[in-house]
Amino acid sequence: MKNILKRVLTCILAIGLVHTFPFAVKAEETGSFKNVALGKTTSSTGRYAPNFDDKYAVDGNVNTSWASGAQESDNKYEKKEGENATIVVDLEENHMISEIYVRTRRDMDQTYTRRNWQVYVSDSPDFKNQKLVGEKKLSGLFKEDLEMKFKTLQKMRYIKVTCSTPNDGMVISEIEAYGYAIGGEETGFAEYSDMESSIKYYSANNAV
Ligand SMILES: [Ca+2]
Repeated sequence: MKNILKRVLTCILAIGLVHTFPFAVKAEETGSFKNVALGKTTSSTGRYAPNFDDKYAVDGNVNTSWASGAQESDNKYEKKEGENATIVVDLEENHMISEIYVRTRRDMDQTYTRRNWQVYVSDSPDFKNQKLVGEKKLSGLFKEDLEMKFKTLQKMRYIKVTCSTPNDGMVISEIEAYGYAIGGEETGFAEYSDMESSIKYYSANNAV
């Protein structure tokens, strides 16, 4: 009988809590923003093979990847000598972004494909006006990702992930950006002034 009474009281208390704090949490904190990079336009310095095309970095599947370099017969997509491997995601209009994730390869533990990454954002495809928002210097652990969380929402349209060491290969399974579209002109936004102070830089802490 005591147990039943206890359960009833627990239920009443639980219902009370739900009613007291139903929607107090802000959208940013609930992670309710959508991944706006999903299925967007991508470009890159080259792909290793057709099944490692840059489109696989935004297909929502961590088991598929973009890989730089080239193994294709016509070398059409081959990265030039000394060129830094790079992939760009065009969000196709301006967005307010709260978080960006750049995910490493999941199917193979290749340390040399997940180091010296730098992430820039811009309002124009030429990245004339760009800001560094995060970097991953060390390879770190297998399946460890680069995560950037902004203290305030940041305006951007283009996201670029590049390898700071020329001739190093990159494999990225997924680039995710959480936020919402605000539309507007392609250029005209240069409001990154608070980014350095509001951003958290993540670097893998296990040297390989
Ligand atoms: Ca993928």
